[in-house]
Amino acid sequence: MHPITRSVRRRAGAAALVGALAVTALVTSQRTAEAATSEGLQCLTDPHQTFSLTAGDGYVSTPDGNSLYMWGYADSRGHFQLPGPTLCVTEGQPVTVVLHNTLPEDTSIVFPGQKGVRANGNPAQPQLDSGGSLTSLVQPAAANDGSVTYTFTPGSPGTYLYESGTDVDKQVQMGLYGALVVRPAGHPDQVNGRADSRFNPAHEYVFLLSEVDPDLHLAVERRQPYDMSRYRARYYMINGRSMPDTLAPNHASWLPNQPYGALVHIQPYDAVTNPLPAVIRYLNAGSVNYPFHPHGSDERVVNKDGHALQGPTGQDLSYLKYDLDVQPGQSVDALMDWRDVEHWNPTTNPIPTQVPAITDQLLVGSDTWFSESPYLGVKNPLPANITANNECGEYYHVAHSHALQQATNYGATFGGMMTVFRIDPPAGCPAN
Ligand SMILES: [Cu+2]
Repeated sequence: MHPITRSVRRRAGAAALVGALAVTALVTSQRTAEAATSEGLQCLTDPHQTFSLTAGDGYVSTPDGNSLYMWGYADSRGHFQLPGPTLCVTEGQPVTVVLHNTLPEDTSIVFPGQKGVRANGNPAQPQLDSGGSLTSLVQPAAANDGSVTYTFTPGSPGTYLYESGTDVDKQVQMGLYGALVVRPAGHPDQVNGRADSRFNPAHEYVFLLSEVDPDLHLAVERRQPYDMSRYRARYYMINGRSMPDTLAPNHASWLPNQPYGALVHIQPYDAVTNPLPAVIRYLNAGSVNYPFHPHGSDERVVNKDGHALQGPTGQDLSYLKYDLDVQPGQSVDALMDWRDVEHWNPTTNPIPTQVPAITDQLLVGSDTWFSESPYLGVKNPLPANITANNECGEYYHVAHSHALQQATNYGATFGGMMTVFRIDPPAGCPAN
């Protein structure tokens, strides 16, 4: 039997046995829904803003064939995943997050940036042992099947981390983190309360950036101690995947525990047909600064750490930026569109340079992304031995951490924290 089916049946059976309360909980959890799209943000939503997360363990794969033991938050109906589900909520409406802990040690969730968080009805507060030493930033769920319920009313719209508040250095590194998107009431298509933060909801993306030191994960898997002074990250991820897995669709079958892709797929700005930008919500769950750097376009930073960039009288303080520095624990929300500023046209505005010979475009074997035409939407004939991955003359701009050791898979270049922004011709791409 498929493991998901088995787990659902077991849970359904348990609900029947323990009575109405459990049935209510089951029905509530079934009302949560994750939008099914192959690209872009996968929101977990619930009409009562009640979510059930399970802290558990599993494995993720890396493009170089490695397999990493991780911990993570799963939607309680599902199995282990990295990162945790993206919870999408509305400001001012109460949120409940029930944490179930299947891990062999206490764990918890903190919601940085949220005020008035309660744990099992009591104010969330640091936990100390009998000697007065800090054991957790918040009340935890006990090891091996404990649970705890956190409640809060989300404030300022924007993007936030949720992550472990217990043994933070180790547990967050192990993968206990996810994204929380707080939407302005009545304006789900805006980043914040400002009308100029409006975006195209069909082009919304979360880039949850992180890193992995595989030696630490191996030590945890073997239940051995680990000296944090030896910490050294080797893998760098966007949404729990490293390049080229970042380009694969959401819920790709070959990445069963890494459900979220990171391909940005847009069309050029047009005042009439495509006036609204995409939004990319950057989050840093790692330990160092990630200088993220999309080629080919600036992005407009409109929100940081869940706050609109505006002055005391509401003046717009958003700004265009090429390299987005995303610091540990920080969120940066940026609007992004692509404009044909050169007005390229093969007949009315030809490019007065020689296009390179096709042999210069060969990167790996006979494959190429390049259509041999510099004009968006136009493909030139290619030699018969070339396999073009370019469907309709679309553009691809690479986007990656500009700290180049973060753009590797265990030191091998062109991997890690890297993805692609795809720009289709104005009329779309018929091959899709
Ligand atoms: Cu670059």
